[in-house]
Amino acid sequence: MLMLNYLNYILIALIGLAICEAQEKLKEVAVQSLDCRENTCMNLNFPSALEIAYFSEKVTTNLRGYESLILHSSHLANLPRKVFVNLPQIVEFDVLECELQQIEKECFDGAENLRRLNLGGNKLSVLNSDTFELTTQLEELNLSDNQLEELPVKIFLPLKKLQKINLSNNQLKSISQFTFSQLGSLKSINLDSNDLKELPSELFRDQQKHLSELSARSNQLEGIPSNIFSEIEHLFLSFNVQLKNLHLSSNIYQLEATNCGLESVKLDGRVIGVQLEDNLSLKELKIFQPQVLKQLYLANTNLSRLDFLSKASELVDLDLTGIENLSDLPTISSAKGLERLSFTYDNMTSDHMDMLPQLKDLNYLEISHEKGREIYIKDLDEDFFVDEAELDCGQLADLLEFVELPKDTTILEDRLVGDPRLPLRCGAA
Ligand SMILES: *[C@@H]1O[C@H](CO)[C@@H](O)[C@H](O)[C@H]1NC(C)=O
Ligand SMILES: *[C@@H]1O[C@H](CO)[C@@H](O)[C@H](O)[C@H]1NC(C)=O
Ligand SMILES: *[C@@H]1O[C@H](CO)[C@@H](O)[C@H](O)[C@H]1NC(C)=O
Ligand SMILES: *[C@@H]1O[C@H](CO)[C@@H](O)[C@H](O)[C@H]1NC(C)=O
Ligand SMILES: *[C@@H]1O[C@H](CO)[C@@H](O)[C@H](O)[C@H]1NC(C)=O
Ligand SMILES: CC(=O)N[C@H]1CO[C@H](CO)[C@@H](O)[C@@H]1O
Repeated sequence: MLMLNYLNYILIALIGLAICEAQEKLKEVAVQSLDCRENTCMNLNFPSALEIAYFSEKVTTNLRGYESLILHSSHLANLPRKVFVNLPQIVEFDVLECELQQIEKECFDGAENLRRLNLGGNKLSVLNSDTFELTTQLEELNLSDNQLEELPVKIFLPLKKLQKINLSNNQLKSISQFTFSQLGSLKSINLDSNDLKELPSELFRDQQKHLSELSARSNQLEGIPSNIFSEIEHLFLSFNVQLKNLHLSSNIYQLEATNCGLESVKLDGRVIGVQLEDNLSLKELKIFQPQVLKQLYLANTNLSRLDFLSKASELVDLDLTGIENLSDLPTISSAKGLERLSFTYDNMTSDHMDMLPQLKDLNYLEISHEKGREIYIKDLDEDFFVDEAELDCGQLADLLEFVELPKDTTILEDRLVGDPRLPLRCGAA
């Protein structure tokens, strides 16, 4: 009995030692020479996680004149030491395709001018809490395409000047409400292609004033707290198939939530552009301030009434294609400046067609029906249909601006019978 306890003690002590050793004693290996073309250096080969390369004064001589340094196509298990001690002028540091696994904070000794750090496309899975303690001047951080599953709560805290962060294509399952705390300059956050189920309602508490872009496409989001921001320019939430209800009270310049499982969307604030197409279960849409709405894309949804559109006087662009259960084309005659309109025509949606000629600015009209699709483009002489104008594909692209031509579409100019010109084919790849 006594013996057994004794053995256990020894065993525990040994495990403790082994861990300390792995963390503290990385073997420093000098980089003998650098294979660089201008400021891009390749073929650094330090694949062992127990070794750490370091840059000497001599080896960096030819890099003194550059403000950016790119390490490329290398194998660096650890980020090299003394890069910035020798090259303190560096503003941008890119470590691309280097199979990077670990970063110790000392690597950033001397990084006083470092403003952009790109570690995208490596093998980072764990970062220490203090990783960025010495990169206090950073404005842009790219950690995209790594294997991060979680982030230490305070990891970004020293980055008071950070404006853009890219965490896309990782395996983040959750994010703490404090992750972006005190980052008062942060404007753009990319969380695309992770495994996030929720965003804490306090997540952007310190970015309320000027968050301009949040992208969280292709996650597992089940909801978004309605008051998560008061104002945002671009909000991208597409491909969150678990997202059934979306109720936001913020002012939003552009909302994109296509290909989700949306059933109900309620937008209380001022919203200018709304893209909700390809949500086959979407049957409720409430926009409480339709008078400021400019762009609305609702193709392939299950909506049946869009009464609020009668007040959408600023509307420029409206896509109602493939809304099978829409009882009629909604009244949009107050939208005097409507430029683009797409809808599906069947026997039900005919009553309100009369209003079309009143829409004097309409220059793109797309009507889908059982047999195919017709596109009418106003010519430069302001006739409603394309007349004899010699349109070419370049001009078309200018006119259509945001509309991508379906690949199977042939554009027919409205011409006299017997006109020998062939139909125009644009957009086909
Ligand atoms: C961030 O890294 C990814 C992956 O390497 C890359 O595709 C992307 O262009 C980078 N973004 C910026 C702004 O450098
Ligand atoms: C973030 O990285 C992804 C790909 O890895 C890239 O497509 C995207 O443009 C980047 N976004 C920003 C804002 O850098
Ligand atoms: C569309 O709505 C109708 C009822 O309004 C419902 O019966 C149908 O299942 C819905 N379709 C989808 C794909 O959710
Ligand atoms: C339209 O409504 C009917 C019955 O209300 C439903 O069966 C059908 O699935 C709906 N169409 C779509 C595209 O959901
Ligand atoms: C439209 O009307 C035609 C004849 O008036 C009819 O044959 C056709 O089935 C109707 N289509 C629909 C979708 O109701
Ligand atoms: C959950 C759900 O109904 N999602 C649908 C949203 O719309 C897209 C495209 O129309 C469908 O593919 C999804 O299944």
